[in-house]
Amino acid sequence: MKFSGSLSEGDKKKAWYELISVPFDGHASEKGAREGPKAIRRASQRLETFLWHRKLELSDLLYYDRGDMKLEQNHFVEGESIAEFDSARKKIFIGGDHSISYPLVKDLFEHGEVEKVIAIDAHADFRDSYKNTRFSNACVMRRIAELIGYENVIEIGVRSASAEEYALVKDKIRIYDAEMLRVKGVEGVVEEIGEGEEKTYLSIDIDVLDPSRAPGVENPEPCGMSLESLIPLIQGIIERKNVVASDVVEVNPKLDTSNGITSINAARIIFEILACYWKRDATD
Ligand SMILES: [Mn+2]
Repeated sequence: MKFSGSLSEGDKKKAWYELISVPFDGHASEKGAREGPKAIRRASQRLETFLWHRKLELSDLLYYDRGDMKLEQNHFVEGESIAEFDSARKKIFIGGDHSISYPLVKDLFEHGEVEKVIAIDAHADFRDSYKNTRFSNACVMRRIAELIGYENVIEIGVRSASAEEYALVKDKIRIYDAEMLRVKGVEGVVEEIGEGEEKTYLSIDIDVLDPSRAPGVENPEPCGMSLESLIPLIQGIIERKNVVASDVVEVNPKLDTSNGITSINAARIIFEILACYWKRDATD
């Protein structure tokens, strides 16, 4: 099953955007995120592809769901590299646990396709090591910052970290935490982040949403965002920044409620990213 509105195999050359799933949960403590892409594709079929608030029919947009990419621990299996994909096509990766973002960013960064990373996440993910691995989802932003430079990382929506992580990130990373989002509002935070043409990777951990909106996650964190705030945040970032790739990670269908609300919301976020890409590119 392809993501709703995807071009067919025969028309894939027309695509401006690519969806690529990475069904990997090798670094998660609570397994199940490997089933995320399948559940999100299924959920996408339950939503109207006509985006009411934009009066936009998504299936008129040119995107292709190319299916799974295989990961082994912290690297792609032989022969799999995003660099071999068409770099002119903006990408959306569907996780998988958050650890997938590191090899994805690494591959793109090493090919000059990414300069900055913005993470929207309840967690800082800045541990040096977790459960005997440095490539855990709890370490992913630390590895990315070490690779691309701490000054090139922005985190939004954070409301959880260890004391050690906080001591490390408080002066080294631009963080707009959950409290700042509440005080300044999404519009205020988006204004402060500002504009920029650097190639940017936008990583969206679904657990930034409140657990009532996204219960199907490994590490639910109370006092999270609403989808009604997350969507304008994504819109504001993609309007102002040159987002060339994004991911939506940490949907764990095994922990979700029976109505699959976490997958539904993830599919809705992917719809929005596609619409934001389109708005930017079709009016450029
Ligand atoms: Mn998280």
